[in-house]
Amino acid sequence: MGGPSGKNLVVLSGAGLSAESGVATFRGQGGLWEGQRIEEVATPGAFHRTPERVHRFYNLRRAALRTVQPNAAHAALVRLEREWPGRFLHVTQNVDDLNERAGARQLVHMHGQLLEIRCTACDGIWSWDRDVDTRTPCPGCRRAGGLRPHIVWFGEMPMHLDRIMTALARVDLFLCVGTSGVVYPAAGFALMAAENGCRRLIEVNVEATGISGDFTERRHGPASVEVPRLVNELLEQR
Ligand code: BV8
Repeated sequence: MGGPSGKNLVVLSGAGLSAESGVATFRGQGGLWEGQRIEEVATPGAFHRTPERVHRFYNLRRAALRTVQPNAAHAALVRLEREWPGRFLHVTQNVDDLNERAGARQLVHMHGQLLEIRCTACDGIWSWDRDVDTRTPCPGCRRAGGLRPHIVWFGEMPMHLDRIMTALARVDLFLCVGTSGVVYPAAGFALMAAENGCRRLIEVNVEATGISGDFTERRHGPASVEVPRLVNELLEQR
């Protein structure tokens, strides 16, 4: 079962991992954008009806990445990845690049990334750190009007599900950091891990969530404090 230590580890993270870096969460008190909930802006319908408004939503968040830094929780998860003797995968719902900037490698963005755009005309995917709008020409096919954030909107298929399902099929330790457990299929991953025989599931959050009952342990506190503490424990116990 699993890697050399017989222990496969999967981390699922959400906006609470990046909150202390200054990246706004979605459903906290400030969780609205221009008075709208994310469920109303991050949808194909919103993009079709008001593309410039949805581009603005992502342009502002992409530009804000230059003003934030990884926090101690991002660094602790990278240390865990490097020192964990078994298999390790970090599945993030976040679209920021803070995990990469902290040194993460075994990482998948199941909801896409702010720093990538996709052309709906030629299906090209491009690294992109500037603004984009309906007039921006595609770096590949040069056509304008077809570029969109390479982001998974509501109603769209999350990315890397095959790799995620494979990891969840044989997981011995499941950590969940900073997610409200509202959005599926991510919110169902803890239950899936438990159904596949995972016996240790730990939730790190500042408060209880709707999925807290899916975990065998809960650590209540800010990620920048609780994640380094938990990583120290796990690496001492390995
Ligand atoms: C899909 C875009 C089919 C990127 C996002 C009815 C019932 C059930 C499900 C559905 C339903 N109707 C529709 C659905 C499906 C829908 C869904 O779940 N809707 C919800 C609203 C009910 N899901 C989808 O459409 C998904 N696709 O289902 O396709 C399918 C299904 C299965 C298999 C294959 C195909 C697509 C979902 C992706 C949508 N895109 N974002 C972007 O713009 O960012 S989701 C959006 O919410 C974010 O990306 C984020 O990833 C996600 C979850 O939010 P969180 O990360 O949890 O953040 P949140 O603010 O909510 O919570 C922060 C937490 O941190 C809190 O708990 C807080 O206490 C904690 N915290 C705060 N500070 C700290 C902290 N913790 C620790 N330390 C701190 N300092």
